[in-house]
Amino acid sequence: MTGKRLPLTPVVPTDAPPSCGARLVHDFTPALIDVGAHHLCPGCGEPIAMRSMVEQVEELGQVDRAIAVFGIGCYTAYSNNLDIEVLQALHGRAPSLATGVKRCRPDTLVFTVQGDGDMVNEGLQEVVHAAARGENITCFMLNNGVFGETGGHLTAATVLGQRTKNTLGGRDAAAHGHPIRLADLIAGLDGVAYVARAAVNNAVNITRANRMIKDAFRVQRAGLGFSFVEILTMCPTGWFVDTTEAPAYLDDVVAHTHRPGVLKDLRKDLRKDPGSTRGSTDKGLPS
Ligand SMILES: Cc1ncc(C[n+]2csc(CCOP(=O)(O)OP(=O)(O)O)c2C)c(N)n1
Ligand code: SF4
Ligand SMILES: [Mg+2]
Repeated sequence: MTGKRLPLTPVVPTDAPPSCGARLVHDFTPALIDVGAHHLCPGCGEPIAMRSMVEQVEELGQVDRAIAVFGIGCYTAYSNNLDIEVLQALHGRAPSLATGVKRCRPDTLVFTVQGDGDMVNEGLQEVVHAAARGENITCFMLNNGVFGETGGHLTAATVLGQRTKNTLGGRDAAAHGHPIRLADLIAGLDGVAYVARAAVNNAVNITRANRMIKDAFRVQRAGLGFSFVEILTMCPTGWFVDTTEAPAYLDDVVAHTHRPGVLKDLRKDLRKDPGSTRGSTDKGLPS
């Protein structure tokens, strides 16, 4: 664009007290979140991740087939807010419950919503075995590197140097061990069709996260096997950082260890080797 730049006038002036009370200008709540209000902290990344998931369900036309299985964590607040079927699992056990649902109702789109504490600490064997069995379900892990709901102490995914409530000097390998990079571990298992790691700390990363979540669902709909998306989310409360600094903290501290990207996509292998018998491709290979 050429010519003079327009002066940047804030929509709401911030240099003086407001002249009237707050009012709703437009409701951007996705159709599948039927109660938009929540009590998660300002700046939390989990509502953004939840929004991405339900938007992909809707865009793929899977609303009537979708069944979400929730683990336990701050995100569990959303189990009451969604306009799709929801089941509540015991801490860490969502992949087993999802396995049962999918085997009984193969026509459904089944996905778990779990945190790093829920999935990597409390229920690591559940997700590893579901992946190795090649269960045709999708598991989502919201990784904020802390047990957010119970106060912000370290999890098995917390990165070295990260400060948490019980590692105030930062996670130290000698004292606390090394972080488990779950997406990398899962990608190494046979039976797994799709693995990606996303982040929701800026608009570009949210767009990529949307694509990864959609691809994971497409892989499930094509019957190709286990799909997994880890989503890095901000937890300013557990990280002891200012709300506005949390997106940069995710880039500077968390994403160096948990690197975003697609780690495995069986659809590419099948395109190279169309004769492969892996997966039920009778619905066609998804794009
Ligand atoms: C069997 C069992 N152990 C412990 C708890 C307590 N608990 C509830 S939420 C939670 C932390 C979950 O952390 P995470 O899955 O990372 O979710 P976040 O709160 O960070 O979103 C724990 C330990 C529980 N509810 N059940
Ligand atoms: S404690 Fe962390 S994960 Fe939980 S609602 Fe607050 S910011 Fe989100
Ligand atoms: Mg967590």
